[in-house]
Amino acid sequence: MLRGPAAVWAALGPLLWACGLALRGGMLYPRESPSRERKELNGLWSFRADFSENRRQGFEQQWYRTPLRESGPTLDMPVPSSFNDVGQDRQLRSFVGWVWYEREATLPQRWTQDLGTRVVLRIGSAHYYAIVWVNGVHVAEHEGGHLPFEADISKLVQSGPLASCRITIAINNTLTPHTLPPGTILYQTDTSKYPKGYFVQNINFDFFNYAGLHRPVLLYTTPTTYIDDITVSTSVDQDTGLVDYQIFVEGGEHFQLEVRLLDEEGKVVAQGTGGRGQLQVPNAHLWWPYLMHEHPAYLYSLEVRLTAQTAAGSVSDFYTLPVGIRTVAVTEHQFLINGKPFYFHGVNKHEDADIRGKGFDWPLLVKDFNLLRWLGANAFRTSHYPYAEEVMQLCDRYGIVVIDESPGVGIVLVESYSNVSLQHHLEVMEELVRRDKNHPAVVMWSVANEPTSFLKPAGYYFKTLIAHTKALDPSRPVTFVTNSNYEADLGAPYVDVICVNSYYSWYHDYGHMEVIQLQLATQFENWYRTYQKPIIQSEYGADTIAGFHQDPPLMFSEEYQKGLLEQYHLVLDQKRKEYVVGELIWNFADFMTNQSPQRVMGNKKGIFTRQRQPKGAAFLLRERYWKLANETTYPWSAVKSQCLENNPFTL
Ligand code: BDP
Repeated sequence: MLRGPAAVWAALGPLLWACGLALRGGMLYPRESPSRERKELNGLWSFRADFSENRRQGFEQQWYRTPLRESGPTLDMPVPSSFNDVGQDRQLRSFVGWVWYEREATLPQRWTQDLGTRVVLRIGSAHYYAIVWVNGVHVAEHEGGHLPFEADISKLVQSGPLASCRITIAINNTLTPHTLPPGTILYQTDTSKYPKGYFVQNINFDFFNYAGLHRPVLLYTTPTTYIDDITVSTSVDQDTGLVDYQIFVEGGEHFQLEVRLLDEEGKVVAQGTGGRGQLQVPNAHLWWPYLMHEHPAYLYSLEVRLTAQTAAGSVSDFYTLPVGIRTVAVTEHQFLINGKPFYFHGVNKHEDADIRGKGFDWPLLVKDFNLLRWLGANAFRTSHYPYAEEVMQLCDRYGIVVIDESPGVGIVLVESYSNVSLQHHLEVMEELVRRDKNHPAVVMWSVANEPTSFLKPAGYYFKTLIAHTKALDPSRPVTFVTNSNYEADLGAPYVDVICVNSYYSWYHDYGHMEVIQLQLATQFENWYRTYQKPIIQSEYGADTIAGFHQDPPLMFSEEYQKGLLEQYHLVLDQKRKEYVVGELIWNFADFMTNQSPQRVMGNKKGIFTRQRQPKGAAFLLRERYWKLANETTYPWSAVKSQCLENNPFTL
């Protein structure tokens, strides 16, 4: 039985949303504006892993009190980056426990002297548990590695004649049955085999548990009375776009709000006043997915201006939010965007690359989006955790549709269905919805990947989790991704769309591609018969070592990967006429995993290598995706050819 706040949330969510209370405490992306400045703290930080036996020496000796170099030797560590792969130290690569990051930031004088300025420290992602001090004072703690958190540090930096501040962040990558993703620590006590105190981290997911400061760290300012959050949801009435907005203000009671909606030419198309309201846009340009329209991804700008009366006089705060007007709906056999059937033809990704691990990197990001567009992909799933905010922004701009997944991967143990775990999972969904609710590209939430959803406690767990997510955001469907083997799925009755992963002729019937069509057709028919919901083939694929060739095809060769995909496509082409609404290849690119005899330096199911070079399957999928795009472009007439002509990556 769910108790405490979680139960209250589950019951009151819809009501709270309607009253605008569900997601108090904003997480607006820090954008510059006439009232807001930002200062990036990316670059080299001082770093030390705490190799002491209990991993707690840093706390015992209070390493946050004085500059880190004074308590022992430090390394230079780039931010953003995982710490694992930048060095030559095998022990640091697989380190489990607390690591310490530190850097000094020089602050503009105005930030420290103008008491009307609020200074905020924002950490894009720190995997997994983070504690933050500024000048030795504890300012924040956060659990979970893929979502941002922040601390108001104004008082600290404005309390004396300081020109700089010292930021210390301790991060622990240990996973337990109650973290997301879960893990366990295995202590080896047989001293004839292992040294004293020996332990390893065990996980039940298939990617390397990279750790560190993975995303940008920055300082930004707002006035002391400020726009804390904006929630936008859109609908369409004939040709008129409707933009419902709600604005949350913190730090003051006396203020006015003005909003203006601008089109891409900068023309004001609607305006309003007050903290909530509806803007009406006649002849609205809708936000369409890539390849579905001749002008996909149309974005308006919602300019919000706050004017507040404070003791020091009148102050203003400005924030501009990109807004895409679009609708999403699900029927028994279709996924509709703007009322038209949408077929997901895309990929599953990972945040993963050589050296930087899960560290955010602009060149990599732009390369990935260029590859997605080259491929003719219109969608991806953020397997298996929320991706960087900058990724979501590019999806909005390019029209790449997103299934936005929580870090609920590897939930296999019964302990991981306890109330402690459920409570944390509910909080993570809240943080995720709060961060990504305004992205038109996000069309569905995925609360988990391949949990052992046939275990008894899974029924209650997913019922609660999915109801809570729907309460937080009634405007989007919710799913979780299951495995074709889990037919007695206790969570599936609660999802809007069935997402199912299968690996026919890979994890069983090795080499026998001839069984794929029958097994896949049976999978679809069984799941549809049981649930009557649209189905997405959310994973399928084969490990392939780039450059391995074998004909007739053998496992791990490029020919086998292509042959396996082709067998899937034959069935998908039949079933997409009925109720299958998408196909997402596993995986976009090769990625790093834990070491094991099943993995040859990582998972090799990418259609691109880890260095983003195509395997043969990439060309096969490209041909297919452009063909699919050609069939589903809306409106059907002249647009298709324009779509192809406008493609910067000419076929
Ligand atoms: C799927 C998992 C995915 C794995 C994949 C594989 O969802 O995380 O990487 O199997 O084994 O079941 O390649």
